[in-house]
Amino acid sequence: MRPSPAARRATLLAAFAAEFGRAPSVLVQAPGRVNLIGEHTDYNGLPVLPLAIDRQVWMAAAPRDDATVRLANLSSRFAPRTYALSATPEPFAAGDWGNYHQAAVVGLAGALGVGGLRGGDFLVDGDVPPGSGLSSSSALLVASALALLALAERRIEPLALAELAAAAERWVGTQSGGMDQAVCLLARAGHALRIDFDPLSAHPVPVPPGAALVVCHSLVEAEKSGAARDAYNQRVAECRLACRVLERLLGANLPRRLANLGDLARLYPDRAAADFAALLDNALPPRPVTIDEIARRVGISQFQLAANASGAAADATYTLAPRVRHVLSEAERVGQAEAALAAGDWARLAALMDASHASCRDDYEVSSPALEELVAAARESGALAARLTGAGFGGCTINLVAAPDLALFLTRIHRAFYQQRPAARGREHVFVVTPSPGAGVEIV
Ligand code: ADP
Ligand code: NG1
Repeated sequence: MRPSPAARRATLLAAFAAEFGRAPSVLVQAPGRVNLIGEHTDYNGLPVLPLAIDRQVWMAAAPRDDATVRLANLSSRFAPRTYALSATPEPFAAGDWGNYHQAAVVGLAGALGVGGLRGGDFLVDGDVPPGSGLSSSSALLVASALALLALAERRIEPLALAELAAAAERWVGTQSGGMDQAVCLLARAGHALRIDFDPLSAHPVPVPPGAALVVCHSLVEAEKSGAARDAYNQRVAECRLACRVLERLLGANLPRRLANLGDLARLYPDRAAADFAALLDNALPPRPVTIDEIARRVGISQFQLAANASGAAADATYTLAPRVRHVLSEAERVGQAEAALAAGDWARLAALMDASHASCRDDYEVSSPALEELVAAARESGALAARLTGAGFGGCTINLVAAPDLALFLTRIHRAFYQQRPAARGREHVFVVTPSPGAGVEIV
């Protein structure tokens, strides 16, 4: 049984008093999210359709009179951390949870000056499973930013804060987009959020009754600031390289340089994703290629290309055409899925979600054996649709289940996937989620 919000609040207040010997002055909650569709489109400037879930990071905080930050956590997985407020803090080890708090400081210091912030004591609790594609990292970063702002008695309006938080999260080393921070701050109860980028905007889409949204964990974590970081950043690099090559191939037809793949959709609204993938297919061999080979085949300077490849090794190889096919076709599916959701057309939404999963698996190559087994098990268990959600490489799936079939689905997926896996014992891995509001601050 999950504790009620009131019980969580009481636990956090009591634990803060025990840890720091005083009461907090601020309580913050920031939700995780599940992405219905629109995977790996955000950093390409293309839309996404996530919703905030009823799982959060909570943070209690009190100001200090010095510039010290003390971080404590109710989970023994995250050891206490202390650091000094600075616009350029010394990061903890890669993947350390303290880095997300520091990233919030770096972002806010850029906007307000570090003198506009106050040191403080912070205590964290949370039930968003980390490294699972439900954006626990952004929930932690957004909670940190809101707590720091409240302690400093400053305010940044949510849209601007979402942009600031997205840029700040890159400080931990992942070249991520802006979906997670935006939905965490701007979500509305009962709604999914269609988010567009460049400029950032968010449009709530009501989630009608009739189907349950079920998140299933593959039992494999994929930490984007740890083991999965290089694979994630490699996809970002491939998209940037594809822009450089397409600029060359489109030549005089192109009115301006491409800021990202989203520019293709904006400049050529009537051209299909497959057209651009075909251009790349014709120019490059049907296998991963080095920067050197791309440069020779397309006639671009190697140095110009290398600047787009996030410092990868010279012998690293890149796949371009399938990545472009995924990103541009996924963006089209987001628009269609938004319309299907608004119309309560679950069959259409399910078909789009399944197509998204196939594209993530085959063209973007971000699925994994465990995710594939879980998706197959979910379909056998009666889900209307099942797809990986978030970055992939492990983590969770989002499953659409017709409301009357929910109880049977839960029994079947347990038998089909979890029952025979020792790693599943004693933990909750299946969550029926409800579209929840965005982050909130309470002054106590
Ligand atoms: P995701 O955002 O998909 O959950 P990431 O790998 O991007 O995965 O972020 C996971 C990291 O976020 C963890 O390794 C940890 O550093 C941090 N984190 C998440 N939840 C918490 C929490 N409750 N307390 C402390 N740190 C957390
Ligand atoms: P997850 O897997 O929840 O960390 C990541 C990125 C998003 C987006 C998705 C893929 C971070 C913080 N977030 O989400 O920006 O690119 O992958 O759609 O890395």
